[in-house]
Amino acid sequence: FTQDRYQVSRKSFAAVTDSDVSQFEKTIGSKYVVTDSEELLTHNVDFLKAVRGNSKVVLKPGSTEELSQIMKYCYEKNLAVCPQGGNTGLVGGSVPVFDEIVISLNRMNKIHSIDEMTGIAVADSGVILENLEKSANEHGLVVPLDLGAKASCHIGGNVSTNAGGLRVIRYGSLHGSVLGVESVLANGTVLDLMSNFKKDNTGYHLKHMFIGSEGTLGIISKLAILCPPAPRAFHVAFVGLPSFDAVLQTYLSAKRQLGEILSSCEMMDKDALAAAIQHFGLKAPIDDYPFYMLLETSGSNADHDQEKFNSFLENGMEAGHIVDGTITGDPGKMQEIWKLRELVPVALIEDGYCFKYDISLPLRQFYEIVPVMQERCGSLAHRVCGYGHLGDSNLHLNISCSEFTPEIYKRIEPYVFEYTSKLKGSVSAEHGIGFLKTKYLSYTKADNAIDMMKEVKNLMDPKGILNPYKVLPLN
Ligand code: FAD
Ligand code: 2HG
Ligand code: ZN
Repeated sequence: FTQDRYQVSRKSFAAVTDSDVSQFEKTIGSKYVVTDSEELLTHNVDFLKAVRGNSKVVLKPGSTEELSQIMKYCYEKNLAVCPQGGNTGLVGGSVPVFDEIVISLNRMNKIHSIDEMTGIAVADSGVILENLEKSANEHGLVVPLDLGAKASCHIGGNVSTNAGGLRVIRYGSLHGSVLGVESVLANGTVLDLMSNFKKDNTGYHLKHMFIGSEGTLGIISKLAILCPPAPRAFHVAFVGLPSFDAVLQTYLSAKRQLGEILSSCEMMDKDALAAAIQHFGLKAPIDDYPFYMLLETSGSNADHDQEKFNSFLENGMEAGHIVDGTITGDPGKMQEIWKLRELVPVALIEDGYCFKYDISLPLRQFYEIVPVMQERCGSLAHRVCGYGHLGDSNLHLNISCSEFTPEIYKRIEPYVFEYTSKLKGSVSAEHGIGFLKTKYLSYTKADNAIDMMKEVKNLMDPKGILNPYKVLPLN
């Protein structure tokens, strides 16, 4: 657990009293005010087990109205809160740092409407992504977002972190897909920014303040998201490549030859794949190569798509960029291939301890940092590997070892961030800043931009009760 490493002091918020708990019980019902220590623990510890808070109470409101009443009360009493979705975030933003009240959105899980004609889905923030996807599918649509944590993460958590994932190359970021949000502000005010339209240029685009602000400016209670039509045909290819240069060439060809049907363009190196295979007993569909790519197409005509995909692969093989590969349109086989990629982040945690970096780097220098870090970490690391959303210039650099030691930590940080900053990259491509990265925000954001972020925070949450110690630098 990392709080010590961050040397953070508790701010002067009030501590929860018995009378506060009674008030919460009156507002939302005692069943939904959790004080049982075992259940509290699951809300106090994050997915990576890197941050552990000490909250004494978890509140589970069932409606916007209840959420608003809770916030109004907390604001008056100066009680700090930590909004929590599926608690799958990877930067320690979803758990309290000290004794902040956890506000779990679990019960706010209603899908209000999905309109086949317009593609608009309106849902409460606590709807699990996979459930929204299933409902969208029933209406001939897909959610324009997919990620490995889909079985647990909430759509509201996704919007609050501006999650990227596996379909950004096709559908763009949530800033484009989210049409509107309803948010409960620090003082309990309900801000209605819902909209049914892509086009709405009536002044400041306030909804964007809530997309990616990680629960520091308001709590998203409801949202409207534009879902594209479900493609009729999917194909997935898993290919082996001899060098990173071949990976880049293959990316370029995929954009040129598969353009409109390309829906994922992921890469991983041999050590990343080896982790998934070792820990989950998976079987690689092809022999060993230094690099692998997973490409997915989705379109409206299976025959056309397959023909295109086949000729793209043949061209890649003729050019010597692709050495080996397999392609399938069979749903079961596609799922098996996707597992090879989606289980990598979890597999690396199974190594013991895993340092995770989620960085944007210029495409040409995308992979250079991996060998550099292999050299720097030497035998202190078990695996230093790179994988991620190549099509979005988003590298996941993961360094695993048997356990955390200050020695390896010092070899890695702040070096990784300095390196990223020199290349004008981003120290957080898609996971956010949360608690773990506040120290590194300045490696990507200019001082005056951070000052403006602080001003926005002060304006919207003058007492600083919404997810304190997160996103903005601590000092
Ligand atoms: P939480 O983890 O509960 O919260 C995340 C942040 O949002 C916290 O700061 C929290 O306070 C805030 N928050 C949550 N709900 C609300 C709300 N309703 N209103 C205001 N604030 C709120 N991320 C990617 O971008 N791309 C990936 O490909 C990806 N893959 C992943 C794979 C795995 C296996 C795992 C474990 C995580 C992955 N993630 C990925 C991390 C990703 O950020 C989250 O999974 C997801 O977006 C967080 O949703 P959540 O509901 O779990 O939110
Ligand atoms: C992914 O793309 C996630 O698999 C997780 O963003 C990345 O754990 C990681 O480093
Ligand atoms: Zn990712």
